[in-house]
Amino acid sequence: MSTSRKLITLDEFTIQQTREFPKATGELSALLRDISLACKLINKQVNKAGLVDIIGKFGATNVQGEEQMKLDIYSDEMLINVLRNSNDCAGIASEENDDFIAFDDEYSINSKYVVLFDPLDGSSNIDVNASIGTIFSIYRRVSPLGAPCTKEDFLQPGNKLMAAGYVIYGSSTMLVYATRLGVNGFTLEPSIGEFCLSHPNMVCKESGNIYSINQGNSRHYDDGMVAYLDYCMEINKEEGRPYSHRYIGSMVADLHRNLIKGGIFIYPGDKKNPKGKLRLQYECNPFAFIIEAAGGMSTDGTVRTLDIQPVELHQRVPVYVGSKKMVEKAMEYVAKHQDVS
Ligand code: P6P
Repeated sequence: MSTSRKLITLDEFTIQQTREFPKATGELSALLRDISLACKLINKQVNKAGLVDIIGKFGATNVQGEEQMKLDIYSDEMLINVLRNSNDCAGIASEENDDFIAFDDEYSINSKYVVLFDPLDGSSNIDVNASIGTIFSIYRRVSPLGAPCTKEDFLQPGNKLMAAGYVIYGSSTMLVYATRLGVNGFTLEPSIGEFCLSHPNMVCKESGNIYSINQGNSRHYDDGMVAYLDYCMEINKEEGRPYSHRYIGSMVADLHRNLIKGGIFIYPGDKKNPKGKLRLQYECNPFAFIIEAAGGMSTDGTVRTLDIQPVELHQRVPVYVGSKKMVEKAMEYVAKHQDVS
């Protein structure tokens, strides 16, 4: 009898999942396979970034006004090329590109899905070797098949997501993705070049004792946020407070830790940036979908993130995401002080 646990690859897993849906055509599985291929190519460069001339600044800024790193551009191009050459994607929108790209070949115009991604989130951490990641979202098109996709395909609210996930390039390389069936994590086995199931049925704990926020911005926070941070730092042994402050400055790394250990991640709006910093379509919605599928919660402080109707591709929203009870408590403070202010 074999003593080694059979490795289940991402491909085998997604094929097994399609058995839950007799009418499934396997296109979503194929799309996940395409994304995983692009991320393996990105991983290869990220892992040796210090050795080749691919770290450092690209010498341009993106639509966000952020300085682009060479690896940002490389990662963006990898995802676009792989998805353009698949038969599974009608077009993409990237955090690194001003506008969406409709693939207009005869195969792509008949594809059911569009993909949005942040190709390398947290890339400012590359030169300090902190974990960074790729974030992706998959929507079914609302535009008619047989013609190029349109902007409306990319401006759907997160509650229309078919799947969302991320790859974290860290001490190991992991792909985590969510569908309405749940959240599963796969670790890259370099010797066979496959993502293998390592974290089945991931669950976001109802509460935790980690809070993640860039407290350096607190002078701009409104009273509700200041009061909530005081709450996090108060001594209350029964409730496990003071919480531990953990903030890497890479959303994928912070959210991955909080998904596994429990916790809350906040990038609030403040007096200087009322909409906060993070992008609804490339960062907040995919993580809101993943965390909700794992039993957690995500809002902009008052409204469920997934219910926000996007009005433009790169819009920013405040985000409170993670363990349900912790997000609810933070919203209490926001609401209490909103009434007062
Ligand atoms: P700050 C990285 O630039 C990013 O988009 C997220 O990955 C991260 O959570 C956030 O910005 C960090 O922003 O202002 O705290 O440096």
